[in-house]
Amino acid sequence: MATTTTTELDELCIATIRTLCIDAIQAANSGHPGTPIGIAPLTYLLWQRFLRFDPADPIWPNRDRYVLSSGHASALLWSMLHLTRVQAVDSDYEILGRPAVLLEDLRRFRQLDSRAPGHPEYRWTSGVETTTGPLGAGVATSVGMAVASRWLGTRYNRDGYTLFDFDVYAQAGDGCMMEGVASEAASFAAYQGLSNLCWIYDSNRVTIEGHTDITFTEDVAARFTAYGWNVTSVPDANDVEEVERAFHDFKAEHSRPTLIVVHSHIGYGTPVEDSPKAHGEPLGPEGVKATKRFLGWPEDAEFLVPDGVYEHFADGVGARGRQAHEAWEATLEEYRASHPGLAEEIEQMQRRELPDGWDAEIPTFPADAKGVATRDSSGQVLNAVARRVPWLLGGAADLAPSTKTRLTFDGAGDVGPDDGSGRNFHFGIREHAAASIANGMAVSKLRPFWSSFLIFSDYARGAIRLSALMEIPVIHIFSHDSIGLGEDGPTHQPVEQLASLRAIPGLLVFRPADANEVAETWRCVMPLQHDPAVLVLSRQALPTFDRSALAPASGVARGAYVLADAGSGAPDVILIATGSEVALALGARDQLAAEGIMARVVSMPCSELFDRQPPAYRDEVLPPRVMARVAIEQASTLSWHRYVGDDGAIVGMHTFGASAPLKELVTKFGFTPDAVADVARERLVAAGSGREEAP
Ligand SMILES: Cc1ncc(C[n+]2csc(CCOP(=O)(O)OP(=O)(O)O)c2C)c(N)n1
Ligand SMILES: [Mg+2]
Repeated sequence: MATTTTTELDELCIATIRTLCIDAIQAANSGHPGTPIGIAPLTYLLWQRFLRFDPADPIWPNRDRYVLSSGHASALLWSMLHLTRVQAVDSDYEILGRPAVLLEDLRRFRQLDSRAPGHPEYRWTSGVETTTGPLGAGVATSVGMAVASRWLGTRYNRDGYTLFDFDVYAQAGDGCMMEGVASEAASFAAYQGLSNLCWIYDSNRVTIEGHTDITFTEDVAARFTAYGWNVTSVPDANDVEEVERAFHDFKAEHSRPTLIVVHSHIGYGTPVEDSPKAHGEPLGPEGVKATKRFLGWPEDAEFLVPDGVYEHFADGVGARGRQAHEAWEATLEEYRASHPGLAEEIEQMQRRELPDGWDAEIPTFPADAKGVATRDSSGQVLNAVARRVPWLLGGAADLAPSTKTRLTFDGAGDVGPDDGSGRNFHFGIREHAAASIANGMAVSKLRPFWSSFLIFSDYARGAIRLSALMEIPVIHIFSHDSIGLGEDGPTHQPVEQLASLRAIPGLLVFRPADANEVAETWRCVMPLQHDPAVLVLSRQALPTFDRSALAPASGVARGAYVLADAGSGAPDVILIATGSEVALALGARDQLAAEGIMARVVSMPCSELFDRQPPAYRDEVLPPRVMARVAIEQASTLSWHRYVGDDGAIVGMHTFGASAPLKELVTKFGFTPDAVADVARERLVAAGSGREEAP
């Protein structure tokens, strides 16, 4: 193992990183100065000597990934992106010819529109591999990236052609090591034998409330050894030879992920070294000066990048990355000639496009009064699509037999430590990690799905939210979508989950009503390039509607559509429903029709898509003059007021459910055609009681 010592130039670069962070945080008058100062040497070393990363093309597919899981230390990442002159890329994957982070952005750290925001944000600043800030999220997501590297290598590498073998580094602190999601993900990574994954644990033994001995005294190294990780430690973060040795240990490991425990001093060299005060507050003008003196820096210089620093980065990480990238392009060029089909897949995937004919096998379901559970029809459609889209892959958090997300066609085996060629993952009972890993796969350009019961979306909510914030097309699949699941009772019956998922900006929540709406849902979801989707599916059978008498299911694409109209004239009342309650609305409509009341049934599988339609379409579906409206959904009523208005009614859940057979539950909670028809009549009476009189 060749270990080189640091030169004066290396030391100058490390001091530049530290002082840029100090100045940025001081200018913002907010941020966490201690952490970047403490871990700057190892970040420097990792980038400069190990990371295969081409700053000129930060989306080169086989780049090593660097994840700053300690997102509060973002100034460190901004400094690295600036000093290595990483180039900006737009959402069409075009390189823009300007740096991703200017010195000006660092001066405007944490200010509106600066490319150096408070925490690393994917899609906002090129070079950020994933959004971090919620502790634990970065390390968990890094596992998905490592999975992707191995899966891509298994599928696309051929004799003489190594296209995918990237490594994934994630830098984390005490906070990440405390979070449950990190443990879930670490356990999964160990099982999968992800030797391309390296977590660097900055053990400074300080968090916000104080020293970690107030609450966190376990032996983290022993814990990771027990998971099955390769664990090594570095006694002093400033000992660059030791840090380098640890990275060589990682590179030499071929069957296990590696944890490097680095003992460091938060706020190294500042007046608040080793103290929780190194958190949250800038050092203040005097603290800044004292620290600069300690670092041998001109104490009045601000945002100083001394001569030779940019060049040194360009000669290190820059030159190494460019060479590796050029060699990769040359390999791809030859590969394209010898394996054109596979090369085309790689290109489509990188642009988030779909292969021609991806939807050719999606079935149409014949009308059937008994019907099929939407989890079952979804499982069929998923398989039909996945056969045609090789990089659509995923798994369940131990519930595939219930969520029906297993891929069952030839070649769709399990992805495990010894065979990475399959398409099915067993995420284990680790929902938060499963969703985080899916995020990591999605930022690596795979098309991941994962599944569980809707109730357990709560466990994964942090990662679902991040998929929306990052605008990445993860498919979150949840079955057992309501009290309709029956006997398992209130612990398993979701009530508030639909409303809370709909509250996440940019997340498309689909609750299809029958098998053909399921098929249309998949048709909408697969082409999404920048939106995550949630599929909410029933455990119980739902009738497959006779579309010859009703509107076609293609209306799903508009979020809501008139499924059954009230006859030729204007409707007296509108019944709006989703999922299993659409059939119920149709039943109530029949009852009302027998009394001469004209009811329109609107199926609204995705309110977010409906909200994106032009006003004319929305008014056509929900005519403003028809104020007698009833929304029906076996869930919290919270999100429905804007569709039914003040004069409308909502048949929903106001309490937790109960453990009983479905039949008894629907009566108890008012989800019968009789009860819905009653509410509709009441609304009509109210609407007829003067408010709607013509002048
Ligand atoms: C899930 C989550 N909880 C709380 C926070 C708020 N927070 C930001 S930094 C921090 C302390 C982090 O300590 P550590 O990871 O040891 O980093 P260091 O103090 O060493 O920089 C906390 C609690 C957060 N960002 N994410
Ligand atoms: Mg700490």
